[in-house]
Amino acid sequence: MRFIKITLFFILTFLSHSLFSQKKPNIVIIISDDHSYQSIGAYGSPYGHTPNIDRIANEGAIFHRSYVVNSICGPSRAALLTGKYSHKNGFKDNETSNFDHSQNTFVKHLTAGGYKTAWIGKIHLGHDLQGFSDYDILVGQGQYFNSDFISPEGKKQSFGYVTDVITDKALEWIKKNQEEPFCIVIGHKATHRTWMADPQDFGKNDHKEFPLPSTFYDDYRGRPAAALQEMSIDKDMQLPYDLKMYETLEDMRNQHWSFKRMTDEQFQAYVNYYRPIYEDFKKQNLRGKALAEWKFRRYMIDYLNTAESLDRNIGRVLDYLEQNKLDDNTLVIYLSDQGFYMGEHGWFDKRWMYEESFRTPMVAKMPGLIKPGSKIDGIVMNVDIAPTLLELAGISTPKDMQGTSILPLLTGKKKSIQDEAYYHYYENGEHAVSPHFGVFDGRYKLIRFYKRVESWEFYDLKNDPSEMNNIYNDKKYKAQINRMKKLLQRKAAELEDEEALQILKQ
Ligand code: SGN
Ligand code: CA
Repeated sequence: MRFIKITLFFILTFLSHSLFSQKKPNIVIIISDDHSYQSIGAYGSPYGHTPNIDRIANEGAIFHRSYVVNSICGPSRAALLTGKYSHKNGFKDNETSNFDHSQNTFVKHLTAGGYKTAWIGKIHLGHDLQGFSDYDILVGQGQYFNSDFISPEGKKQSFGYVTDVITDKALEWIKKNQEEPFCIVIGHKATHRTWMADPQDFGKNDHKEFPLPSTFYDDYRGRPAAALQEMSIDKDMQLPYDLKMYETLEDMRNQHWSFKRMTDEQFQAYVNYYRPIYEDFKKQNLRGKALAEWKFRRYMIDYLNTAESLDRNIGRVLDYLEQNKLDDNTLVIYLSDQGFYMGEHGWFDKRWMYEESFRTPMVAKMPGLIKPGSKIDGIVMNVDIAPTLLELAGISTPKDMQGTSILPLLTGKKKSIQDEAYYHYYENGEHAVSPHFGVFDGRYKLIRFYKRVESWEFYDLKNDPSEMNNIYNDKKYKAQINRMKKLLQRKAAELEDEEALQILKQ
């Protein structure tokens, strides 16, 4: 009798446990850094090789209008965590802001709701995390090779290539926590500047043709803020620092912190790959447009070779979930912290409210929730992710979160949850992009630049998808511009963006 009772107890415990964990879906968010949709196969890239990101899109959904509220690393991750715009979560820029970890985050609420939670890899919001069961994060921006990590136990260097190391740590964590409902954010350093590939990926993209973007030789006419920027491949991208073209091996080893911390073997792999490229480059003695186009081509190759490891490591996570039968009950979201320029307007970097940096790639899958092959065209913001995850977990959303759950888009119940995207970029430093804010309604975009440049811009993306013609002074659009100005005023008021409201009063 006692034996039967004990057996029954175990069976019931097991059943209730598995029912419970079936109800609470796991969440895996993989967030890369500066990965452009232009270089992702699922977005139609002619040169991107991203079979595993494409796999998420094919088995789930691809978002064609996912935007960030502030196109730069720390502020983007702050918006993701808090579900709030930068002026409300306080992390407006990388250069002067400190993230207040005591505020509400979706992770805090998941942890309180019984989830095991972790952030592994790049977070770029300081090192004193709160509300996570565990963390093991890169120190600041981190390093591509042999990076330092900080966990509650302190700082420790981890040898190896950073994208592999982060994935190893993430899989180890999942393995330890997969019996409970879990949520892990895997934050990658790739594909951030200075695009340092895993040596095994050298050569993988070197044979490809990269058509020069039609806007590569943009003269920025009618766009004074764009004319002032310092992110031009031609003028600002550095041959040694960015493209690894050093005159001597001593310079290469000593002038760049990335090379300084490599082991001899890692450094030798870089020497073996880059020296012949340098020798050939020297021989050609390029000038003017030929030099600019050579830089563009090398930039594309370095960037795409770095992205190879990112995609491969995303595949490792997907494989692990499948092999351990976790995939049916796990929402996987892949996104970047913002978009990035692949030579459009002649640029690298991000920051602008123009499409390439405002939009971020995003794909998601969860069998049973998202129909395979879903294409989502509704406007989605990165602040919408926090309330979505809480709704999915059956946890109520705190009132201060400003985003809207996109669950109805994921399940296909709705085609759209909002009609406009509001944006505000604050940093006024590196790359010399003037602060600006604006609103986009899916067709028209109104932007107000301030501080560095005082100006307005207005675009009709239907007729001008590359945003080359600022038609703010075009009388034909007067009615549209007035409508969008009212919309901007309304959005700034709704979201309580006092700084923007002050500027709009002037
Ligand atoms: C560094 C980079 C910049 C980049 C910022 C922000 N310079 O400062 O090119 O825009 O990060 O990037 S570097 O010489 O240090 O690489 S973010 O992704 O963290 O927002
Ligand atoms: Ca970034």
